[in-house]
Amino acid sequence: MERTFVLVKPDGVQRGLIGEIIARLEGRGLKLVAAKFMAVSKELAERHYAIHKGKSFYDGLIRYITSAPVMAMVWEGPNAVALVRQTMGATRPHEAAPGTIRHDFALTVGRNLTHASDSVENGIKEIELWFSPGELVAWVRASDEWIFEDN
Ligand code: IDP
Ligand code: MG
Repeated sequence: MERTFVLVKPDGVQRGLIGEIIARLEGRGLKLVAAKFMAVSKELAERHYAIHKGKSFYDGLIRYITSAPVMAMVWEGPNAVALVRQTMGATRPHEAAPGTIRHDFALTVGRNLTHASDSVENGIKEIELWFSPGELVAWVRASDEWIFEDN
């Protein structure tokens, strides 16, 4: 089953939106397999956002993501990567579709509340970066067959 890595960033934590964001992913039918509330070191932030190194917003992005705790999570489901990106909405909140988290709760790209993996491969890498294997919980959800089935 496909997995994706999700962060409620410091602005989401400070604004009391952890529950709202989890509720949207849970409500959609995705299954939580790992979660931890944590401070982010500069080193972890730099590894997570290595792809953006050198861009104009990079230094501010590292300051932002290390400025307060985050809620780091792994969610699972068919097409989890695309589903979660869709629920988060476009990176720039003024381009995010109504009903998405970034549309409904954010105004600027610099405070856009969440991170979600943008591909299955990056999801695997990010999960490995943020979680140890023992922190991922394999479990059977009673409702799985009512949500995950295709037929
Ligand atoms: P994503 O979070 O939707 O995948 P990315 O392009 O990967 O978007 O950018 C990572 C994060 O960097 C964004 O979520 C946002 O917080 C920040 N960011 C991206 N572009 C800008 C910008 O132009 N100004 C300020 N921050 C930016
Ligand atoms: Mg990205």
